[in-house]
Amino acid sequence: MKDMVDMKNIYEFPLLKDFLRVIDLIYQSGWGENNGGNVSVMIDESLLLDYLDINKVIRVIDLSFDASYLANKYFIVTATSSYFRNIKKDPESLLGIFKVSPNGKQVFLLWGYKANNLFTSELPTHLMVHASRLKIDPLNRVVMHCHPNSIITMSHVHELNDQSFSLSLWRTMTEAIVVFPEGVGVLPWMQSGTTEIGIATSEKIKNHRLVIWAMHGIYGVGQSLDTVFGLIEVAEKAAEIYLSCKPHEILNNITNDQLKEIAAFYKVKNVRYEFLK
Ligand code: 2HA
Ligand code: ZN
Repeated sequence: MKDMVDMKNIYEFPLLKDFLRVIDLIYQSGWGENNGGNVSVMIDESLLLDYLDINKVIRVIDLSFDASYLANKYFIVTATSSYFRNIKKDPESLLGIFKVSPNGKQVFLLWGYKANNLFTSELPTHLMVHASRLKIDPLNRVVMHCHPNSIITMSHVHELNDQSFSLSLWRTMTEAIVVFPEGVGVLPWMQSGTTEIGIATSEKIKNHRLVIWAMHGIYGVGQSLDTVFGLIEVAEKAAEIYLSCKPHEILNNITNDQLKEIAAFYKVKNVRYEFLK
């Protein structure tokens, strides 16, 4: 354990700084209106030790679901009803850093959620998605949920099917298949904040780093905040182009053969070639 005098200021913690930067980017992009959106990052203990006394638990919070698959893991997570536009003004109220208890029934709060605040209502989905994705990619750290306009709009006018939704996004611009070669997973409208949507999302996220919640928003996962933001940014731009083209007579589109050509040229891994049959 570190002596308190050796402890660095938590606001110098690079991950916290990056978190605040990306939350602001989400807000500036218009994807985190009002209290929309929530983000969680799993923190390696070794990174945290210089900034927090991990033995000083400030509150024990019960969970309504079993998180034993993430026992003893540390997370930084946005608070419930946190307005993304306000987080940088008051991180200690609107963010929390906690450790999942050894039995997975509680979390041990180490910093944040001031004034008896609480983690996001989407915590069941976040933790289930972390657990699911870690089995595919042990370096996965980030789960990001937000409300990008064109993705939501597209979910109103496009059939909700992984293959056809992915193809429609890929056909809009060369970059799309390079950035998300595994395509996107699409869920029909479901009630958010529930264990059911958490289970459904954690299933879809095994095959895709992006899962669209129809008429709601998107979940993205990856190793860093920047890569996940970038993934969502490209999907959102592709959706925007899809929607701009839709009212017009479409004369040109990227064909299946051209999508294969792009994948070969950039030596893209994990392409869902069965979507191109
Ligand atoms: O309230 O985005 O899904 C935050 C949300 C719920
Ligand atoms: Zn949402």
